[in-house]
Amino acid sequence: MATLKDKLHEKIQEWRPRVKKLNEEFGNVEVDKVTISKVLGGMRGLKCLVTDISYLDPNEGIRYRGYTLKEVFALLPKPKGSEMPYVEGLLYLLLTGEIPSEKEAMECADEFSKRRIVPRYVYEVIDAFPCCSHPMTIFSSAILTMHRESFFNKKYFAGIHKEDYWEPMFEDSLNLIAKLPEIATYIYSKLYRDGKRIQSNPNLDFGGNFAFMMGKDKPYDDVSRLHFIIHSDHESGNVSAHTGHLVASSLSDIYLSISAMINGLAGPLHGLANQEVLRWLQELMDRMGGAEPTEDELKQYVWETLNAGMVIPGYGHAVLRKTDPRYTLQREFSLKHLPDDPLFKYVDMLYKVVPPILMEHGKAKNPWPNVDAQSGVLQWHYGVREYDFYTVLFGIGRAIGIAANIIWDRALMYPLERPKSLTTDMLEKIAGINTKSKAKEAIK
Ligand code: HAX
Repeated sequence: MATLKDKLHEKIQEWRPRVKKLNEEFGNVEVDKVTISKVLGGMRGLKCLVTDISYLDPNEGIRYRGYTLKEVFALLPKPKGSEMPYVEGLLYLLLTGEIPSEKEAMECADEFSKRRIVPRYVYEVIDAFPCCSHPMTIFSSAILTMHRESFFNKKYFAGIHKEDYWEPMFEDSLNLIAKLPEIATYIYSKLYRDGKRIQSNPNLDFGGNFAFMMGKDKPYDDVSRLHFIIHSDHESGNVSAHTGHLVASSLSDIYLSISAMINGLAGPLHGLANQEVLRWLQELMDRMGGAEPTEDELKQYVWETLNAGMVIPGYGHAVLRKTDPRYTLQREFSLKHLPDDPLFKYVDMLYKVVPPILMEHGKAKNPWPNVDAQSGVLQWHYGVREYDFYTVLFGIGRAIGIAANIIWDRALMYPLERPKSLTTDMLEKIAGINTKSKAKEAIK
């Protein structure tokens, strides 16, 4: 793929001396302080990672390559008659930092089209899964199975210069991303449509083809483009992005890395929250017997959840301190296309009710909704009601951003990740607490 790869190569040449200079001349400059609460608190907010693909501001939300989401949606080229841009254009932007022309986005679409055929054995692995397996488990395993296809591995074991690692990583990434919609829709048809599968249409773009394989008419193609684009990246520290980066840092190939990131995404505090929102709302709907709850009934339900020691899914965030712009974009789409949808009305009522309750509850640092509070509404409205599939959709989008990060990790030759751990005794000593370790006593 001459154009994108050449452009990427050019950017890599520009970037390498910058990283080299920082490392060699400014390596001892302090970036952040490591306090005990950061060590014990999941490294929350600790500035110890680097990525140029995206940056998350607590108040403004995510920027991809310096562009806000609104700018990304306004600037990226769109298929004719569509509200939402090509997902292929997003990949171009994440990799190069430049807004592609329509032609450049289409070249990416051609590459995906050429690489989309999934090996037969992947389908056999999916078919062999026992019933009731979660679609994220199947998705992760299907990706893992393709480890044997890795071009990077072949090159590595044949002997390749470190500076060239990024090239086979790029090829593997495109090969994998192109196949994800095929794999995901196969899992969907197998789990929920008695295996009745719609073959892909190679003339359609990434989002359009996904909608086609899901058997959905317009505007589900735009829903898919919107979904994949907003879920693609959220800087490096979130569980899925960090997992992908960490695994790839040992020079594991893209299949091992993306499968691992999918496993991180499958946790309820992260990507699975979109499924949890629907499950939680469904419980309320069942309780209401289909009737719309009053505001007081909704408040009572929220308090019951909190008083039972559970979280309100789709609310709160480790970094954001305002309503997630990814939530807002989906809300705006819903207001335009499905203002009377009963589920949207529920979710919109929650937007009014939950933040003041979380503030009164006094624990969550961010009482506002995140991306997962809205994404299920769109899927539900367009007939994808099997909500345990929603995180797979998230995973397709997220794979694009993480692959872009991993290609750049290789390009800038970032090393194996290896922070240092301490014992509780050591932390107590640092804190000046005088205690005798039971563990030490036991050893004596
Ligand atoms: N409901 C109830 N309590 C919440 C809460 C919520 N939505 N959000 C945070 N809290 C609680 C935390 O559980 C924590 O309680 P403890 O002190 O008892 O441990 C306290 O408030 C402080 O947490 P925080 O500092 O505000 O938030 P964290 O950085 O620890 O966690 C989470 C961020 C996203 C995990 C958290 O807000 C949460 O659990 N939200 C609900 C699940 C969810 O929507 N996850 C998806 C987040 C977006 C994402 O990654 N998508 O993939």
